[in-house]
Amino acid sequence: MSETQSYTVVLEQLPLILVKSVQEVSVAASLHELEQLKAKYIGKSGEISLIMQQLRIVPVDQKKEFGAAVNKTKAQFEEAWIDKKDQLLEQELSVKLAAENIDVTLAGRGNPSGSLHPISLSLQRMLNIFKQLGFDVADGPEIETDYYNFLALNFPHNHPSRAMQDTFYTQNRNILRTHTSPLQIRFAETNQPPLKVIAPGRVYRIDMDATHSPMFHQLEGLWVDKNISLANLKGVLIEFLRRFFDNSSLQVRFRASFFPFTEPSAEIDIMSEEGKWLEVAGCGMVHPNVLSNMKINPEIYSGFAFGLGIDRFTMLRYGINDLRLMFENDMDFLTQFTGVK
Ligand code: 2U9
Repeated sequence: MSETQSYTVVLEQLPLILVKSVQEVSVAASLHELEQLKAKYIGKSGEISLIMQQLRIVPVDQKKEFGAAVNKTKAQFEEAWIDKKDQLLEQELSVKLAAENIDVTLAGRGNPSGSLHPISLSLQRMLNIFKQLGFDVADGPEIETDYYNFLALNFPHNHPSRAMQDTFYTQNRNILRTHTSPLQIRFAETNQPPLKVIAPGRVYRIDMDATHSPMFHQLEGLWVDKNISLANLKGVLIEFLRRFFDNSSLQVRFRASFFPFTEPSAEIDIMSEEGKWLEVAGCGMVHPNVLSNMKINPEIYSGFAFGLGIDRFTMLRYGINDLRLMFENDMDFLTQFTGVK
């Protein structure tokens, strides 16, 4: 085949290559496939590029026409290629947008919030009521000395609650406080009468059954001033009980009792909805020995004190029938108190 014949044959291939390449471009399914077609046709050894290399053997007077024909084919391929690339990019974008599309009409995922433990709920109620009645709030250590837990409170040395089987002792004879009274002894060291303070907190006693836990929560109160009487005691405590149980006609009775730290002493009962008297707290006029221990002159000042179990109040207020429920951290139990007051 003469050189003239060979480049003429080559030129005749151009329309076929164009049809084939444009067809392949039109069905390319991805940008990656499209890039491969670019290499296949106009890359360094692509089919159209190889034809252009034949230019060397084309006679001088026909180089221009040959070159123009190949360039036209290359340009047509590139045009089809760029159109296809735009189309694929657009497709890719719309797939991406569809995937990222946010349906603003969908319902929210919700915003779950925790809830306070029922003991915290009733402590908050108690604090609110006593703050409204003008009481301060005392805080202090859970590990105490014998002085603050027993001696200052007029417990005799041989009192049974001092025994090892009733009270938790540390190895160096300190005490896990058995009531929150030590807080009030400490409060009196840094405050002068009138003292009007409540003392909430954890307390510990060696006792464990369906109605007793070795750790439980107490709230005690103390009001010391000139002329404080049993009338003040009854007024404050009846008001507190009626507000706490949301019952302005709650029946309350005071029953004579005995504690080392108060004289006279009483236990406080409330009337249940079933018409039964329930014991809920203890109280009394602060014993003169305890006032003296607080460096308060019992000839000038008098005071009343009371104590109650927060856990028991919580059970009564929220209808909880087993003390142990409050210390098991069961989610089905706890989540029932979401939004409760
Ligand atoms: C000082 C002086 C006196 C606190 C008081 C009670 C009566 C009482 C019990 C109730 C149920 C303990 O949780 S319980 O088992 N408490 O009956 N507590 S008077 O008397 C005080 C406190 C501090 C300086």
